Amino acid sequence: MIRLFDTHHSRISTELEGLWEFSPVDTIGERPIEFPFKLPVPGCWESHPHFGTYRGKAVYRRVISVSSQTHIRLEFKGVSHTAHVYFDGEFVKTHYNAYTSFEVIIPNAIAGEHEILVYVDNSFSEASALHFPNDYYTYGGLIRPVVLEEISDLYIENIMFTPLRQANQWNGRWKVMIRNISQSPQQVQVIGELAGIKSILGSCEVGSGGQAELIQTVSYPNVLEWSLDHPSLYQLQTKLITNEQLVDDLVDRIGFREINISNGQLLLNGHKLKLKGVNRHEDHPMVGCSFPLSLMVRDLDLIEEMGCNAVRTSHYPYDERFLDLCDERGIVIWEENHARGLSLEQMRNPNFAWQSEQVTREMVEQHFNHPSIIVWAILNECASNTEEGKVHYAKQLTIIRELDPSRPRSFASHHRDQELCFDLAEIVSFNLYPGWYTDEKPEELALEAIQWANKLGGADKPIIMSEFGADGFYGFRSNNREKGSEERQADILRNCLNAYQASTDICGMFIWQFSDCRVTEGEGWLLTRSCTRNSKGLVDEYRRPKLAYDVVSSIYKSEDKK
Ligand code: ADA
Repeated sequence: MIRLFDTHHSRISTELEGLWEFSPVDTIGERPIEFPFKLPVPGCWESHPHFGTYRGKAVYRRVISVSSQTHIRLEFKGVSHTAHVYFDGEFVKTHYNAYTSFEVIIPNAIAGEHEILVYVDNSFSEASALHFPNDYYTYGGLIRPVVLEEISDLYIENIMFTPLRQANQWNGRWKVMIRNISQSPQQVQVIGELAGIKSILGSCEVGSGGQAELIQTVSYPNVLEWSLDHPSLYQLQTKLITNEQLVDDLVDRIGFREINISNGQLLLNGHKLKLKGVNRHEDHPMVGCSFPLSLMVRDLDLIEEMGCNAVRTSHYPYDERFLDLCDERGIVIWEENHARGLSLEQMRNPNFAWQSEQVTREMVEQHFNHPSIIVWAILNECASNTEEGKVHYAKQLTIIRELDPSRPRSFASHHRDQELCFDLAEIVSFNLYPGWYTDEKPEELALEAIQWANKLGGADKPIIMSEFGADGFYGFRSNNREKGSEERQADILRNCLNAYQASTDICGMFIWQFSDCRVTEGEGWLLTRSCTRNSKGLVDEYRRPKLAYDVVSSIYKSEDKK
């Protein structure tokens, strides 16, 4: 399943789900003598007993066939972490980063069979500035769905829809990106259908091998708003018409909602919103990071059962199907680019800037239409306490602002009173672990954090406690309530939640974290992760609830969902 709805009614689109031939390789591009394995796609190679800890290179093979000559579009929703795609033996595209999708266009593929080879590399080196030994696991494989499509000379590359509430009337700003893969310029008319209203968004010429962008605002009276309690969704369809023929279409889903900031509070459609959230890694011992819909649903059921109304996609862009589920359930999302804890030294990697800016751009462009996403964020706990680091924060936050002026921006900082970047974002966010990494009292630390925000460029901005929590080893019960026991984890979370819920200056919180997760086996501080796992989950890795789960549930449910 690609999305929770069909994204095309006319474009021929097929998911290449199933078993692909597979072989480890030593070098990218080398053709193995044989493909001794068949691995499920989407999937992680770590789910196969031979590759549970494999870190290196491998190749997936799939043969497709097309009934007549056509242009082919392949979309890879996620390859971890670097993909090198070959079509009929020719290299066609590479892509870095596991958590955003990319497309491959093959013009004029002849009728018959064709071979797809995808070389995948999940090794760590200077070539990878964002995937490195860390407090989560970088898996290997075609971790998210692969789509095969047959497209015309002209096709819709993307549609970005911004709902605008003006004088109590909803409008919608369409931005349609069209690409022409033929060798001659083409005229095209663009139709937009939404909420029973069919609009001619405009006509334009698209140069040969080029692209065109069409922007149009349309009024939508009498639509229902998207809110946490009533998450009303609408399908929008974009059509391309050439010579009175339908040549392409693209369907997406949107919600009419507006997220604003006023007097240090978050407002959803003008109503104050307090985020009762949880951080979540896409990680599970049975599937690694390659979640089937059923396990996404199970996680969200447990998250909603806890009384949460928000999820932070720590620390990378999510699988779109999870975002679709949140759109449907009225769960709001803080989505962030891919980064966890880069030092200034790591940000000096020559690959950092382009890799980090690329995933930022891809995140916003690809997930733009999800009404559940209310905050775009970047660079969790990176070097925002340095002038050199601030240059990157400013660049990436500007990229987001230019792509999407409709959503507030943030980043999670652990630099306390050394933070230099609060002036760059609309929301100030703190990762603090009172009771676990420090013996501070959460109510006192919260007051200090508010002072840091006021002093360091965050005055009058909403404040979010983006991380707090404690390890609790599932099954370690103790009347001594020592650190690591489920009792102590529950105590620490109770104290934090009571302190943060009581503060009128704190507009939201995200507990670290929903479930225990696998981490990279490494040296230094990573050795503190017993069982090579981060055990701060409210449930363990098999989603078995710890004592803290019920404590959080009783507190989060004590207030209504808003
Ligand atoms: C940091 C980091 C998280 C996790 C957490 C912890 O705040 O952002 O990814 O590593 O610490 O468990 O210590």
